[in-house]
Amino acid sequence: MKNLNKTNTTIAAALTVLISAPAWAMSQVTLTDTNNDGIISADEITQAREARKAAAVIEFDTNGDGELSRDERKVMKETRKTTKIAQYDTDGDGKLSRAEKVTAKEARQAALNTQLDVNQDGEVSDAERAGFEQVREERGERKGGKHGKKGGKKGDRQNQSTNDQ
Ligand SMILES: [Ca+2]
Ligand SMILES: [Ca+2]
Ligand SMILES: [Ca+2]
Repeated sequence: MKNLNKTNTTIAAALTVLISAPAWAMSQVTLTDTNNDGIISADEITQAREARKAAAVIEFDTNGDGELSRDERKVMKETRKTTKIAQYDTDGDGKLSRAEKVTAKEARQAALNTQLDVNQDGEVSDAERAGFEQVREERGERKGGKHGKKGGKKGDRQNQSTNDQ
Protein backbone atom coordinates (compact mmCIF):
# COMPACT_ATOMS: atom_id res chain seq x y z
CA MET A 1 0.00 0.00 0.00
CA LYS A 2 3.01 2.27 0.14
CA ASN A 3 2.68 3.41 -3.42
CA LEU A 4 -0.97 4.15 -3.10
CA ASN A 5 -0.37 6.22 -0.01
CA LYS A 6 2.31 8.12 -1.76
CA THR A 7 0.00 8.82 -4.66
CA ASN A 8 -2.72 10.03 -2.37
CA THR A 9 -0.34 12.34 -0.61
CA THR A 10 0.71 13.78 -3.92
CA ILE A 11 -2.87 14.36 -4.92
CA ALA A 12 -3.61 15.90 -1.56
CA ALA A 13 -0.71 18.24 -1.96
CA ALA A 14 -1.77 19.18 -5.46
CA LEU A 15 -5.33 19.76 -4.43
CA THR A 16 -4.30 21.79 -1.44
CA VAL A 17 -3.24 24.41 -3.89
CA LEU A 18 -6.41 24.13 -5.92
CA ILE A 19 -8.94 24.06 -3.14
CA SER A 20 -8.36 26.03 -0.04
CA ALA A 21 -11.06 27.12 2.35
CA PRO A 22 -14.08 25.00 1.41
CA ALA A 23 -12.12 21.75 1.42
CA TRP A 24 -12.53 20.93 5.05
CA ALA A 25 -16.24 21.56 4.97
CA MET A 26 -16.72 19.50 1.85
CA SER A 27 -14.84 16.55 3.24
CA GLN A 28 -17.46 16.17 5.96
CA VAL A 29 -20.13 15.61 3.38
CA THR A 30 -20.71 12.10 2.13
CA LEU A 31 -20.54 12.39 -1.62
CA THR A 32 -22.34 9.75 -3.61
CA ASP A 33 -22.35 9.13 -7.33
CA THR A 34 -26.09 8.73 -7.23
CA ASN A 35 -26.63 8.21 -10.93
CA ASN A 36 -23.55 6.03 -11.34
CA ASP A 37 -22.05 8.01 -14.17
CA GLY A 38 -18.59 7.87 -12.66
CA ILE A 39 -18.40 11.45 -11.47
CA ILE A 40 -19.65 13.45 -8.55
CA SER A 41 -21.55 16.20 -10.29
CA ALA A 42 -22.30 19.63 -8.88
CA ASP A 43 -25.87 18.47 -8.33
CA GLU A 44 -24.72 15.44 -6.41
CA ILE A 45 -22.53 17.65 -4.24
CA THR A 46 -25.45 19.99 -3.60
CA GLN A 47 -27.66 17.04 -2.69
CA ALA A 48 -25.04 15.74 -0.30
CA ARG A 49 -24.72 19.13 1.31
CA GLU A 50 -28.47 19.42 1.72
CA ALA A 51 -28.60 15.96 3.22
CA ARG A 52 -25.90 16.86 5.68
CA LYS A 53 -27.71 20.04 6.60
CA ALA A 54 -30.91 18.13 7.19
CA ALA A 55 -29.08 15.62 9.34
CA ALA A 56 -27.53 18.43 11.35
CA VAL A 57 -30.94 19.97 11.96
CA ILE A 58 -32.27 16.64 13.20
CA GLU A 59 -29.26 16.20 15.44
CA PHE A 60 -29.02 19.66 16.95
CA ASP A 61 -32.56 21.01 16.87
CA THR A 62 -33.09 20.60 20.59
CA ASN A 63 -36.32 22.58 20.83
CA GLY A 64 -37.77 20.75 17.86
CA ASP A 65 -38.87 23.77 15.82
CA GLY A 66 -37.30 22.37 12.69
CA GLU A 67 -34.47 24.83 12.39
CA LEU A 68 -31.23 25.66 14.07
CA SER A 69 -31.27 28.70 16.29
CA ARG A 70 -28.15 30.62 17.05
CA ASP A 71 -27.65 28.68 20.27
CA GLU A 72 -28.27 25.36 18.59
CA ARG A 73 -25.72 26.25 15.94
CA LYS A 74 -23.28 27.13 18.63
CA VAL A 75 -23.73 23.71 20.21
CA MET A 76 -23.27 22.14 16.79
CA LYS A 77 -20.03 24.02 16.20
CA GLU A 78 -18.72 23.17 19.64
CA THR A 79 -19.60 19.52 19.17
CA ARG A 80 -17.83 19.39 15.84
CA LYS A 81 -14.83 21.15 17.24
CA THR A 82 -14.66 18.72 20.14
CA THR A 83 -14.96 15.80 17.76
CA LYS A 84 -12.22 17.18 15.60
CA ILE A 85 -9.92 17.70 18.58
CA ALA A 86 -10.65 14.22 19.90
CA GLN A 87 -9.78 12.85 16.50
CA TYR A 88 -6.54 14.69 15.87
CA ASP A 89 -5.15 15.57 19.28
CA THR A 90 -2.38 13.03 19.12
CA ASP A 91 -0.44 14.31 22.12
CA GLY A 92 -3.60 14.45 24.22
CA ASP A 93 -3.26 18.00 25.54
CA GLY A 94 -6.83 18.80 24.57
CA LYS A 95 -5.80 21.27 21.91
CA LEU A 96 -4.69 21.06 18.34
CA SER A 97 -1.15 22.18 17.81
CA ARG A 98 -0.10 23.60 14.51
CA ALA A 99 1.19 20.22 13.40
CA GLU A 100 -2.00 18.49 14.52
CA LYS A 101 -4.04 21.03 12.59
CA VAL A 102 -1.98 20.36 9.51
CA THR A 103 -2.59 16.65 9.94
CA ALA A 104 -6.31 17.30 10.35
CA LYS A 105 -6.40 19.42 7.25
CA GLU A 106 -4.51 16.88 5.21
CA ALA A 107 -6.75 14.09 6.43
CA ARG A 108 -9.81 16.04 5.42
CA GLN A 109 -8.40 16.85 2.05
CA ALA A 110 -7.43 13.24 1.53
CA ALA A 111 -10.96 12.24 2.53
CA LEU A 112 -12.38 14.64 0.01
CA ASN A 113 -10.08 13.35 -2.70
CA THR A 114 -11.05 9.81 -1.91
CA GLN A 115 -14.67 10.74 -2.34
CA LEU A 116 -14.11 12.60 -5.57
CA ASP A 117 -12.02 9.76 -6.98
CA VAL A 118 -15.08 7.77 -7.95
CA ASN A 119 -13.26 5.12 -9.97
CA GLN A 120 -10.68 4.81 -7.18
CA ASP A 121 -7.68 4.83 -9.43
CA GLY A 122 -5.82 7.07 -7.00
CA GLU A 123 -6.19 10.17 -9.12
CA VAL A 124 -8.84 12.83 -9.16
CA SER A 125 -9.22 13.42 -12.87
CA ASP A 126 -10.49 16.65 -14.38
CA ALA A 127 -13.85 15.01 -14.97
CA GLU A 128 -14.02 13.78 -11.41
CA ARG A 129 -13.14 17.22 -10.13
CA ALA A 130 -15.40 19.20 -12.45
CA GLY A 131 -18.47 19.07 -10.23
CA PHE A 132 -16.52 20.19 -7.21
CA GLU A 133 -14.92 23.00 -9.17
CA GLN A 134 -18.32 24.11 -10.38
CA VAL A 135 -19.73 24.24 -6.87
CA ARG A 136 -16.65 26.01 -5.68
CA GLU A 137 -16.94 28.66 -8.37
CA GLU A 138 -20.63 29.14 -7.75
CA ARG A 139 -20.03 29.54 -4.06
CA GLY A 140 -17.16 31.86 -4.70
CA GLU A 141 -19.29 34.04 -6.92
CA ARG A 142 -22.13 34.15 -4.45
CA LYS A 143 -19.75 35.35 -1.79
CA GLY A 144 -18.64 38.17 -4.02
CA GLY A 145 -15.80 36.25 -5.58
CA LYS A 146 -13.39 36.34 -2.74
CA HIS A 147 -11.85 33.05 -3.77
CA GLY A 148 -8.60 33.30 -5.61
CA LYS A 149 -7.11 35.12 -2.69
CA LYS A 150 -5.03 32.09 -2.00
CA GLY A 151 -3.96 29.59 -4.57
CA GLY A 152 -6.35 30.80 -7.21
CA LYS A 153 -5.27 29.96 -10.72
CA LYS A 154 -3.33 32.98 -11.80
CA GLY A 155 -5.76 35.70 -11.01
CA ASP A 156 -9.30 35.97 -12.22
CA ARG A 157 -11.16 32.92 -13.27
CA GLN A 158 -14.38 34.80 -13.13
CA ASN A 159 -14.24 36.04 -16.68
CA GLN A 160 -14.25 32.52 -17.95
CA SER A 161 -18.03 32.28 -17.95
CA THR A 162 -18.20 28.61 -17.15
CA ASN A 163 -21.75 28.94 -15.94
CA ASP A 164 -23.44 26.76 -18.48
CA GLN A 165 -21.39 23.79 -19.33
CA1 LIG B 1 -22.81 11.14 -10.84
CA1 LIG C 1 -2.71 18.50 21.01
CA1 LIG D 1 -10.11 8.68 -10.49
